[in-house]
Amino acid sequence: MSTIQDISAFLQKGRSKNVKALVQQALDENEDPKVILNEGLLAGMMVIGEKFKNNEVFVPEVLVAARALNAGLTILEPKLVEIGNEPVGKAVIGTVKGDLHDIGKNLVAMMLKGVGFEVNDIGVDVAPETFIEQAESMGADLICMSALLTTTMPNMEATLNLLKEKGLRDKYIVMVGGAPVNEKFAEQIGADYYTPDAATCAEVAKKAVSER
Ligand code: B1M
Repeated sequence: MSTIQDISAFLQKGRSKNVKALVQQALDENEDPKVILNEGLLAGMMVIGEKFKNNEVFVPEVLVAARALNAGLTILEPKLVEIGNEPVGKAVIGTVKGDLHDIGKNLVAMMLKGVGFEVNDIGVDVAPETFIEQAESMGADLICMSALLTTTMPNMEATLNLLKEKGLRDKYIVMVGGAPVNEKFAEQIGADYYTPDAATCAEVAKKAVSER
């Protein structure tokens, strides 16, 4: 197997140390950083995303793979910046105000990174104003909101209303998700997309940004 294939394989096993060492090795072998990213790290994460969607792997496997992806990125990022690798888009993501659940949100953030987005994860208990301030300051394409409590779902609508009030609604693609959220609710509050899981969110996000 080539170093690039090894990166993908070790990432899928969640072996951060190996991934880090292999990314360094690939750079030392003068491999193109974009190839290391796309055919090594992101290809590995896509496999995990697909398996997660099909219930072939579960949350712990995804989290360790995501950790390995991040480990590889710490080595690769300076090189990507040097050569000016453009992200496919920029996304702000957080769990809405009043809600402290972050496991699903973290998975979505990882999958978005996995398909090439620059992601600003602004954490949990995020107020509508903060979503908007952060989206404005990073020049985001996407605002992604997660909610796990029926009591905090209305805070998604509050963010959309504030966007409208500020005349910024059309500037962003707004995506919502989380266990109690569904298509009907997303439609009711005027979000652009509801997706049921992290891998689908990343796929839909990439398509939505490319079609803009
Ligand atoms: Co909480 N909790 N919890 N909890 N908790 C739930 C959500 C609950 C369903 C449990 C239950 O009663 N059966 C219930 C909510 C009931 C409701 O509102 N209908 C509940 C409750 C009531 C509470 C507290 C109020 C309990 C209390 O204190 N009395 C409290 C609230 C605290 C707060 O937020 N203010 C609370 C606290 C906690 C813990 C801190 C203990 C812990 C959170 C730890 C953490 O996140 N760091 C916790 C946990 C772990 C859960 C359960 C057990 C698991 C949630 C989880 O991480 N799932 C949960 C029960 C359950 O869901 N079975 C429960 C795994 C995760 C991968 O799935 O987040 O759904 P999920 O993400 C999925 C999709 O939804 C989607 O992608 C992921 C998969 O790919 N997705 C998106 C998520 N965000 C997306 C965004 C997108 C697209 C897809 O687009 C932007």
